[in-house]
Amino acid sequence: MDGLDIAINAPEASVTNDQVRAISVTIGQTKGALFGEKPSITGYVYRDDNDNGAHEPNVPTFCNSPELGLSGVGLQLTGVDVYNRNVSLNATSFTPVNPVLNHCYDGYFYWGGLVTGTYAILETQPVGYLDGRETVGTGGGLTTTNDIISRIVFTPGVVITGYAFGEQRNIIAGNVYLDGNGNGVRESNESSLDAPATIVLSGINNLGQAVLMTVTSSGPYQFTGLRRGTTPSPKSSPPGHLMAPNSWHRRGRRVWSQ
Ligand SMILES: [Ca+2]
Ligand SMILES: [Ca+2]
Ligand SMILES: [Ca+2]
Ligand SMILES: [Ca+2]
Repeated sequence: MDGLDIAINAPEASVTNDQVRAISVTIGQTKGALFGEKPSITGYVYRDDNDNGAHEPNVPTFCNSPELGLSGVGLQLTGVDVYNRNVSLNATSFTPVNPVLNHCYDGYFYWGGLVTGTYAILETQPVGYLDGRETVGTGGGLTTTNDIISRIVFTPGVVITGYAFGEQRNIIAGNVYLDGNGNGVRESNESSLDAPATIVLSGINNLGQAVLMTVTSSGPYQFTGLRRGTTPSPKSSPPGHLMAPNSWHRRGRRVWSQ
C-alpha cells in the first residue's frame, strides 16, 4: 500500500511519490526520509474550532485548512505486540518539511517500525486549548476515554492513518475606540480610549453553560478559550462597561467595540 512520503529536517530534499532525493547532510545533522509503506501509525493534532471531529479542508486547495494543525503536542503509543512485549513510544506532533502540501500535515505524528499488536494513542492536552474530540483512523479503535484512542489493531504491511485529536481555541477580538463622529467606523483620526473600559462577553456555550467574561482595555481586546456558542445582543450595560461586540456610550461620546 502506498503512503505518505516525507523528508525529515531536510527542506532541500525533493519529494515525489516513493522518492525522497537530494538530501544534503553535514556533520552533526540528523536527516532522513519516511516512506509510507513501512508499518506505521500516523495521525495529527489540529484546531477543531467548530468541534465537529472533522478537519475541514479549505476549498479549493483542500489544504491550508483554517483549522490549523498543532505542532509540539506530546503523544504516546502504548500496547502489547504479538511477542507479548510491552510497547511505549513517545512522539511529538510536528510539521513535516515537505515542499508540497506541507500545510496539510501541520501537527502530524507517526510511529514506524511497528509489529503486529494492539495499541493505544494517548494525547497530552496542549496548554491554551480547550479539549476537543478524537477521531478514529483507518485501523479502527475506540474513543471511550478522553484523549485516548484505544484498541487499534495493527497488522504488518499496513499503513494506518487518520488518527486525529481535535482541540479548540475560538477567539473573539476587537478594538474599543472613541467614535468622534458617531458613524460606527473608525477613521484614522479616531483614537483608543483615554482610560480603560471593561468589555463584557456573555452568552451560552455549546454545553449549555452560561459564559460571563470580562477584559479591560483602552484599545485592542480579545477573549480566548471559548467554546462554540452564542452571544445574545445586549440591551443594556452598567456604566463604563462595553458589551462585546456592540456599541456603548461613554462620557458623552460614542465608543465602539468592533
Ligand atoms: Ca472541524
Ligand atoms: Ca485533547
Ligand atoms: Ca479530547
Ligand atoms: Ca467614526
